Amino acid sequence: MTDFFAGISPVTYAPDAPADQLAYRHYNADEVVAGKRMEDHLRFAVAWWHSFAWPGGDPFGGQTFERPWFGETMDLARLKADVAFEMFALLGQPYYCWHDADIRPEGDSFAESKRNFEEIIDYIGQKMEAQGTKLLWGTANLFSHRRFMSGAATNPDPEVFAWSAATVKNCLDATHKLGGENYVLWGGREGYETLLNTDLKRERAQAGRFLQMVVDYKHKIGFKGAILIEPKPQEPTKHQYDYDVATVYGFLKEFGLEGEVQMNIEQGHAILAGHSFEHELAMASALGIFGSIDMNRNDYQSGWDTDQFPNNVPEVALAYYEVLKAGGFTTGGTNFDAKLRRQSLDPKDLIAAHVGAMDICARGLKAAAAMLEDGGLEAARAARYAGWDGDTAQGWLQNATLEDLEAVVAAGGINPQPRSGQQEILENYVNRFV
Ligand code: XUL
Ligand code: CO
Repeated sequence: MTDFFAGISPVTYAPDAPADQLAYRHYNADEVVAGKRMEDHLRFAVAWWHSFAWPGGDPFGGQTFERPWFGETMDLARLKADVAFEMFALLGQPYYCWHDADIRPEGDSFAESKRNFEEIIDYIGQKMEAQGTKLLWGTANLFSHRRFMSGAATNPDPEVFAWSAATVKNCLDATHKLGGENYVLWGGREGYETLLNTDLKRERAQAGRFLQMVVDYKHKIGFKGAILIEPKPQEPTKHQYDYDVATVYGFLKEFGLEGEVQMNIEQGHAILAGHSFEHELAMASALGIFGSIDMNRNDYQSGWDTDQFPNNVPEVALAYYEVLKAGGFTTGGTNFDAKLRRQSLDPKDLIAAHVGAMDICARGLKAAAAMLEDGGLEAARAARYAGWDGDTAQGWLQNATLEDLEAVVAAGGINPQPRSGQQEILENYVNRFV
C-alpha cells in the first residue's frame, strides 16, 4: 500500500453526503436504468496515460505534477501500477485502459522494451485478478517516440512500418492475455504536415495493409474482443487519414474491413472534426460500426484537444441517447480519456475529477433513458417521416426512375407543402429531461 491517496476513503453512492465529501451523488452502480444496472450500461474506464503518466505540461511549460513514480525504471513502473490500482479500488469503476508506453519504461532496444512490457503486464495481471478491475482496451503508443515523427504504418521508412507492426503484435498479445475486451488504434501520426513531401496515396495504402495485418493476427490468436479505430481530424498532424467516422468507414470499405473494425468515438475529436458527439455516434450506429466511446470534452474557446473531464449534462445526455438507441455497449464502454488541468496538483483532484465525471455520465444516462422511455423524440421523428410509410412513396424509393417521377409530378398529382421542423419544440422537450 502506498500513501499517495492517504486520507481518502473509497467513494460510495451517498446522495446526501455533505458537500465537501467525495461521494457519488448520481452514479449508483447497482441501480437499474432501462433494464440494466448502471455499471453495466456505462462500463466506466480510467485512462492510465492521463491519470498516471501525464506530467502536466503545456506548450509553454513542462511538468507541474511531481509524482513519486515519475521516471523510466521498472521499480517506478511497478509503483505507478500500485498507485493506479489503489485509485481503481477507491473509485470502484470496472475498467481501465493503457498504451504500452504508459505502463513500461522504454528500453534501449526493442528487446528490452518488450521484456519490460511483458514483466509489467504480468505484474498488472496479478493485480487485476486480485482486485477484479478489468481491461476495457489496450493500445500501442505509436506517436510519442521520435521514431514515429513521420508516422507509424504510414511512414515513408518501411523500417518504422515494421517496428510499428511488431509493437502492435505485442500489445495485442498483452491485451489478449489480460482478457481485454477491445483493442484500439488511434493514428496519432497517420497523416501529414505538408503535401510537398507526402505521397498520400501510398500512405493510405500502407495504413490499409497494416490494418489488415492487425485483423488477421487478431483472428490467429483467437482474440474475441473488437478492433476499434479512434477517428480524429488533426492534431498532432495537420491532416489525419482517419478524419471522422464517415471517412473511416470509406477507408474500411476500401480495404475490405467494414465487418471487422468498429469505432471508438471521442467527444473532443468529434468537436475538432466540426461535428457534435451525437452526430458521430449516430453515424457509426447507422453504418453498423459503433463500438466504444472516449468521454471527454474540449474547451469551446481554445479550439484544441484539451481532454477535459465531462461536465455538461445536456451534451452527455444526447450522447447516451444515441448509445442507448444503438442498443448500448457490447464490448465497448465509457473511457475517461481526460486529464486534470495542470494546476490540479493534489491526489484528491484526480479522484474528484473521476467522481464528477461518473456522476455527470450517470445523470446523462438517466436523462437519455427517460427520454427514450417517454418516446417523445422518436414519435416526433416518426411523424416527420410518416409520408414515407405509404406504398406509393416506398414504390418511388425502390423502383422509380427519374422519368417515372417526372410523369407523376407533371400530371399535377402532387404539390409538396413545407412543414415545420419544430426544432425549438424538440429542444424544449429535451430540456424537460436534463
Ligand atoms: C489522443 C487520444 C488517444 C487515444 C488512444 O487524442 O485520444 O489518447 O484515445 O491512443
Ligand atoms: Co481518445
